[in-house]
Amino acid sequence: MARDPVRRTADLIKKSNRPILIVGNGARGSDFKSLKLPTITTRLGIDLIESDNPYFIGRPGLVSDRISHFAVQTADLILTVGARLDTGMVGYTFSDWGRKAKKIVVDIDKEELNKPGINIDLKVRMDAKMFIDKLKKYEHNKDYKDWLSLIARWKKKYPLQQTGSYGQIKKISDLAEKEDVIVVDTSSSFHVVAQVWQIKKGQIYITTGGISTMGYWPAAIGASLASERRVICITGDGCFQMNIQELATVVKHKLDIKIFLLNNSGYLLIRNTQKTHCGNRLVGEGAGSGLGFPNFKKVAEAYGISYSNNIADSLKMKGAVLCEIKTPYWEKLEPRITSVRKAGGFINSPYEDLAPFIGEDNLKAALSL
Ligand SMILES: Cc1ncc(C[n+]2csc(CCOP(=O)(O)OP(=O)(O)O)c2C)c(N)n1
Repeated sequence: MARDPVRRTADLIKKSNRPILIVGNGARGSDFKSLKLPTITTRLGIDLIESDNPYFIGRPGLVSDRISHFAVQTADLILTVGARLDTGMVGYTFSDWGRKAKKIVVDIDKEELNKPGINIDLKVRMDAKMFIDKLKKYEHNKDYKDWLSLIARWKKKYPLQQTGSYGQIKKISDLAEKEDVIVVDTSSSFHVVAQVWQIKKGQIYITTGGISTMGYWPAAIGASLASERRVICITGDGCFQMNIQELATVVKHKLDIKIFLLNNSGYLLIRNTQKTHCGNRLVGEGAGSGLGFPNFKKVAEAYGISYSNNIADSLKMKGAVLCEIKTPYWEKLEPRITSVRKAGGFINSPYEDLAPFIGEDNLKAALSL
């Protein structure tokens, strides 16, 4: 086998029938699309590829789309470029991640390549752009038709849920323009928007990444000032409260920011964890367990920002708008990697087996090629 890691990668791509390219924020600015490989993006790389690109597979994560997990577990080659393969991406049983695949990881940071985690067959310490530029000179002449059509069949068989916050985010995504910048806070917004959002070519997507800090939404202010484009900001009632004072900045600078506030009367993610893992003992998740929230319409009036409950109207209104959208008090964010109670403890379910479980037979049927 060739010693040059780029050449070795090219050889492995040539031999592969079910390759996956994973791109993260580190691959930004590289010409990875010219490799024509079925592609997965990380949470910080969501806008790297438009959703209607025929090579786009999906966005795996703790809350996910099921299809990209199937793809990872059936791929014969996974090439990761500029992505740190965090727990959200590889799950809790990471030694089993991509179990049938040769795994190549390209990263400029040697510590990232050597950290504990997945089993890597080939580590390449190189600048992502340089790596891709070298790699694209080796043509593979394959269209991966069978592999892509299998992925398309999975997508058809296992669509995302359409109701609750999923339906509302889909409405915003459908109405968004290709010039919009999308800024997404943490919690349900972080997960549901990542699951549902259809990236149109040209859109910029900014979210809170690994730290997942509540109150990230004022990043919309920086995004608006820097881009001078319309900003669609999606946040939750809890996250919004963390930096509510920044409404004054939005108003003062007359910024074109449409803030969509998903109001599920408290902390949905905390509520769900308390239900599934703490015997339904609810503490500090909503009005009934000690959490207080203001009237957001009155908050909007106090700051002098337009207020609406209608997504389409808000997007048509001039300037800054606070659009409050009611979403269910109880809502499951799924499909998700989960743990199941067994022998007095919790056992992580395999990476491909997401809740709601589809059953062994369906799983076998989906994954046996
Ligand atoms: C600064 C900060 N404090 C606490 C948390 C832990 N946490 C994660 S999600 C969440 C609730 C967020 O509530 P909300 O914005 O209403 O979103 P929802 O869960 O209802 O979708 C909390 C408390 C955090 N991520 N960041």
